[in-house]
Amino acid sequence: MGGPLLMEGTNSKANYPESRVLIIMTGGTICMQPSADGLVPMTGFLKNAMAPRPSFNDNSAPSVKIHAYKNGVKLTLDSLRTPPSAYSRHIRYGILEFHPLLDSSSISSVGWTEIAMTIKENYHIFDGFVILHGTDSLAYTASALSFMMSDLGKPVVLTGSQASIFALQSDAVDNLLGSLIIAGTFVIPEVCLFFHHTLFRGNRTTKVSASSFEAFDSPNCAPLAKVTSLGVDVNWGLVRRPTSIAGFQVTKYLDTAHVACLRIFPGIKPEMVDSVLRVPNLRGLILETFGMGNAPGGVDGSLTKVIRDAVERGIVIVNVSQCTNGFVSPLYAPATALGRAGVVFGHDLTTEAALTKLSYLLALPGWKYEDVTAKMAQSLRGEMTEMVLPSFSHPAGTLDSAVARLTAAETAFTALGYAIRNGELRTVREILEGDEFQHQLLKRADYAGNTVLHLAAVGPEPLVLRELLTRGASVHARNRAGNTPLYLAERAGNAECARLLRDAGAHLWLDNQLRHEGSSRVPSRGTSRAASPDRVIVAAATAAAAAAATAAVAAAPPPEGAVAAEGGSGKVKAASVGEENA
Ligand code: ASN
Repeated sequence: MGGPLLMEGTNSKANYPESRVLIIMTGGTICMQPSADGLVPMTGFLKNAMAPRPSFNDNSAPSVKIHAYKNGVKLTLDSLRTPPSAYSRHIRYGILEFHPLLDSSSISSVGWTEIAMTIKENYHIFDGFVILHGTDSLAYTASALSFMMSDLGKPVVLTGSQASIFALQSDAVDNLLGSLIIAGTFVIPEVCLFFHHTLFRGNRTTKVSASSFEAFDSPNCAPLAKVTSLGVDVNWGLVRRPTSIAGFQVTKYLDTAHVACLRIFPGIKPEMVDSVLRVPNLRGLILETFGMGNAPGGVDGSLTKVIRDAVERGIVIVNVSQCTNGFVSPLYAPATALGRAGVVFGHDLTTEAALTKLSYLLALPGWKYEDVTAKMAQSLRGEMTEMVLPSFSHPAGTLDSAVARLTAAETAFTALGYAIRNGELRTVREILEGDEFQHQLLKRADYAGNTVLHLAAVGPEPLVLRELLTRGASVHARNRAGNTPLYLAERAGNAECARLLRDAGAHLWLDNQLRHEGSSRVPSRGTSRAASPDRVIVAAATAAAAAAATAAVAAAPPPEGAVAAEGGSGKVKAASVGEENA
C-alpha cells in the first residue's frame, strides 16, 4: 500500500530530512468502529491506527514529542514519522483530535471555524496540514475553508475514507499516506482534497459516490495532482499561489444561518419558492436549476416574479446547475428571465462552493448587496472558471539578445538568476513574461535547492523580490539545507528584503531561528551582499554557464549554512528539484 510514495529498500543508516505535518482529526468513517448504535468515531487514532502500520511509523524514535497549539494552549503531542518517501524525506506528524469526533453529517460552521483557527495557530510550526474528516460533507468543508483562508502559503489537504482504517479492505491507508506525503513534500498552497490517488482543488469537488472508493470528482476542474506508479505527478500550471504581499489570514465566521439552497424540479410551485425566500432574515439563496440555468417560466411568469420581489428585498440569489458538469448562462429564455430578475449566474460553481462562498461574503463586515453579487460572479480562490477573452498585444520594451535566444527552461532559469543577482527588474520581468512556463521558473530550484526567491532574498534589489512575490513565488520553499528565503535575507543583513518577505507571510522556522540567534557571526549588510549573490548564482547556473559561474564562486567566500557547501566548490549541476519542498 502506498507503493510508489515510499522509498524501496530503505537504507536505515541514511539521514533524510524531516518535514512536519499536523493532522487534525475531526471524525468520519476513517476512524470509526462498530458499536450497538452503528459505526461511531473512536479516539486514539495515532496509537491505534497509525503506530502499528509500518508505512506510518518507521519505529526510529518513538519518544519524540512535538508541540502544537489549541485555543491558545501549548500542547505536547506524541509524534511518529514515516519511512523516507520517494522524495527522500520523512514526514513527522502528530495528531490533534477534536472533541467530540463527528460523523461529518453533523459538521457546521462551528467546526469550520475550529479547523481554520487550529491551522492558523499552528501555521508557523508545520510544513503542511492534513484534515481527517468524514466524506459526507467533505466537499462543503473543503470549499468553506478555501474561502476562510486567504494568502495561504502552505498545503492544507483534506481526506477521509469510505471504509474504516480498521477494516480489512479499506481505502484509508492510501488516502492518508498520500495526503501526508503531499502535505509534507510539495508547496501546493491551496485547500485540497485527496481521494483515491487524486488531489483536487477542494472548492471544485463534489461527492459522487456513496460507496465507491472513487468517491469524489471535480467535474469542472482538472486534478491538481495524481499519484501514479512513478510518484506524484503535480499539474503545476493549475496550482494557485498567493500573489499579494500579505500574510496568511483566516476569516473566522461564515454566515451560514441566513443562506438556503433550493433545488428546482418539474412542477415546483412559485409559493414553495416564495415560502423559502420569506424565511425570516434570509439573506441568500442558491437556486439549483436545470441544465444551463433554466427554471419553469409558468404561463404568467409567477416564479420569476417571486424571485424578482426577493431580489428587491435585498436577497442575493445565485443560479447554479443541477448538472455536475458544465455551467449556467443566460442562453435560453428561462435563464435570461432569471438574469433579468436579478439572479446572479454562478457559472460553473458547485453547490457546495456557491453556498459556502455566499456565506463567506455575507459575513464580511460592511459589505453591501452589490459587493456580494459582484464577488459571487468572480473567482476568489479558483472556485469558478473565469472566462478569459482572447487578447493580443505586441510585447513592449527591448528584449536583451541573450534572453531572446533562450529556449530551454534551465537556460531561462540561469538567465533569471543573473538578472536577479544584478538587480535588473526589467530583465526579470521580460524573462518571466516571455516564458510560457513562468510558474515552473518560479518553483524551479538549483542543485542546492535554492529557488529564485532565495536568490532574490540575497540580491541587491528588493523590487525584484517584490516582483517574484506578486507572481506567486513561495516564501515557504526550503533549500536542501532546510533554509527559507527569509533566513537567507536575515543572514545577509538584507533588512528590506527580510521585511518584504515577512509582509508576504514568511516566518523563521525554529531550527533556523536557533541557528540565526546562536550565530556569532552575522555578516554585515555590505559584505554579505557582495558575497551571497555570487555564491547563489553558481547554483543557478547550467553547464553552459559553468565556466563563468566557477570564476564567480572563486571570488566569493565559502558558503554558509543554507547555500550548500557544494556551491563553494565551483561544481555546477543542472537545476532539478523544482517542485519539491527541498
Ligand atoms: N458518514 C461518514 C461521514 O461523513 C461517511 C464517511 O466518512 N465515509 O462521517
